Amino acid sequence: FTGTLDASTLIERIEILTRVAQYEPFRVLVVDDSRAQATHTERVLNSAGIVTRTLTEPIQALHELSDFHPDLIILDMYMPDCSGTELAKVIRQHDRYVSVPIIYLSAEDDLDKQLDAMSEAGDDFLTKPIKPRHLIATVRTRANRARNLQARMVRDSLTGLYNHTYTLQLLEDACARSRRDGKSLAFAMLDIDHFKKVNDSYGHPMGDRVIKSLALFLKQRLRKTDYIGRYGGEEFAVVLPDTDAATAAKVLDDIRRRFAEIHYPAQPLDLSCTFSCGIAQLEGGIDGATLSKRADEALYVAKHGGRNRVEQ
Ligand code: GH3
Ligand code: MG
Ligand code: MG
Ligand code: MG
Repeated sequence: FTGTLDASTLIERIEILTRVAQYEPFRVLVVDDSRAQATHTERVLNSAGIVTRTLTEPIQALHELSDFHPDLIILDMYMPDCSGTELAKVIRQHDRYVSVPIIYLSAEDDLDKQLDAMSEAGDDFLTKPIKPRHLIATVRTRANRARNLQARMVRDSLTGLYNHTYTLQLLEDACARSRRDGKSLAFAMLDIDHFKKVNDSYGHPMGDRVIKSLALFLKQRLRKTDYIGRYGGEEFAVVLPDTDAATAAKVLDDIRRRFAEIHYPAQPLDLSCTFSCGIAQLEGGIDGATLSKRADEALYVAKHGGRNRVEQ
């Protein structure tokens, strides 16, 4: 962006971005001890533009789940080390995967056995051989619904950003990854200045517009690999992987400066807003909670230092 921005343009763009985000291809994890079967399933799904990862060793499934983040899981029933049902039960024990649909795909055609498998864990049972159209339609329908639900669970409805709980989960994951890879990680907390006055003088709907436009501004100016959350009412949090505090401060300070230039049309005077920001970086063995506490302390310093500034 250059120059002065009007808020309605920003809000229009939020809606476009939200729509585009839905066109990410579905991701399916296939677990089948028969390489030939797995490859066949993969080929069918790929032909429909569905991204798959196949495993012939059920033991690897949990690790792959956290890495691959599938929208849906397809399990074979009979495998040497661990049956599909056993694996489904293990997966379901994890909070994070409670809403990922699990479908059995097996030659087992005994209805009692199929129903037993589903009652243990799992959402559906498909019998091999299955028509490609049937498999694709089932996967698409279930993955689509699961994705919609998941998106609602982890996102804030006003801005489409991640909600408080999920932001902290992403931060914890990012900390673990950065520590493992020996990379830096920064965490930023932002709070709009004197926001009560915005609501009091311009009304709550205008306050909401400001919140939405800051959300969009962050989405547009940060990297795709950064996680942006709405931490609270007019508070935001950003996880910046592979970034140190000094670099994050530069990026956020640039955003701060440009955000302050936005004019929201209003009577009798246009409105403009600023935010304060605190930044901390991953050090030693600290966890996500400590990192966010440090960022919060830096934010406190920014507020008491006069607001409209970034501190680390
Ligand atoms: P400071 O510079 O110290 O941050 O001042 P402030 O007025 O921003 O401080 P405070 O955090 O006390 O006030 C935040 C206000 O944000 C209070 C609340 O009414 C308002 N708010 C919280 N959530 C929303 C929301 O979703 N929409 C709108 N319009 N206002 C909200
Ligand atoms: Mg098998
Ligand atoms: Mg606040
Ligand atoms: Mg505030």
